[in-house]
Amino acid sequence: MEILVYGAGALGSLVGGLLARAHDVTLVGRDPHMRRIREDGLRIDGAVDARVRLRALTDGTHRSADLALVTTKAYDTDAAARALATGEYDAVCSLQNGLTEERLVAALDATVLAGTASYGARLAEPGRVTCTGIGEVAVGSLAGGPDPLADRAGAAFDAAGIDATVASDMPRRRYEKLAVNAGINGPSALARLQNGATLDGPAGGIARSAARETARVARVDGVDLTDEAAVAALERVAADTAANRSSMCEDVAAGRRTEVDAIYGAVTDRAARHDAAVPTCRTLASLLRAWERGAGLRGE
Ligand code: KPL
Repeated sequence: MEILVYGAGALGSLVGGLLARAHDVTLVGRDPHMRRIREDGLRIDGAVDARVRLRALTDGTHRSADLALVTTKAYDTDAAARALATGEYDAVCSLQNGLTEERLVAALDATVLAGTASYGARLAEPGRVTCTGIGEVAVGSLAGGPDPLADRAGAAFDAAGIDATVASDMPRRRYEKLAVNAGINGPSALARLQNGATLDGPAGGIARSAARETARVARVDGVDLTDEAAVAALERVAADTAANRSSMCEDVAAGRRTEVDAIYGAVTDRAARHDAAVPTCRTLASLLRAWERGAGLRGE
């Protein structure tokens, strides 16, 4: 299968590299990472040990493939969508944090699938990605129910040795993932904690409250996610990735912009539409935005 992976951060590089074991993969990212991959191939270490060859490009416009995976930071979704709109794809699937799929739908003619990925990954240096935890991928129709293009994407992941579930309940899974991100990412970034420690002590109360608020927003949005299921998912992911740092914790530690708008903004905006109270997510959003302003990363 021909697969384009748009976004060569840690997760995109890892997923692209794993898929390249069975497919014709094009990875779109930035130099010097792309240059090093062109010269020496992509090295994967950690829980997986491989060196793979794939096409590494810095320009992702005017391409075509059976499947495009979007793996950019959520705030780069519109740029990714503009580039993908110049190409031809049977299906486009987001593996990003936040509820980004609607923005892809607005910009693209291709079928947009929803996806989640729970692999742990860290970019060690240009040309090398470390797999910090074997996870799984879920892919399915954005509206829920069956979709032959999701079946095809699931089979492509499986063929490359990536454990993939073709899910008919992606609306619930997307909100469950958002609840996990709302629970772990903000508290871990603000208190500089590893994922496991984020659920201990005072940070743990804040994390569970943020997950419950996200479940409340899911329900007013017509998605059946209980508080208990959201907290159970949060506790499972924190335990499975206990020694990892969340992407937001890495971003804050490196002085980079965070995905505060895609995660907490998604919760608070939807809550506002339905008059639902989400005080913890509002507070986390305010603190993270204040940090970004102080670091000169945001204007308003
Ligand atoms: O998706 C993640 C992230 O770091 O952004 C979690 C689920 C928190 C795993 O680290």
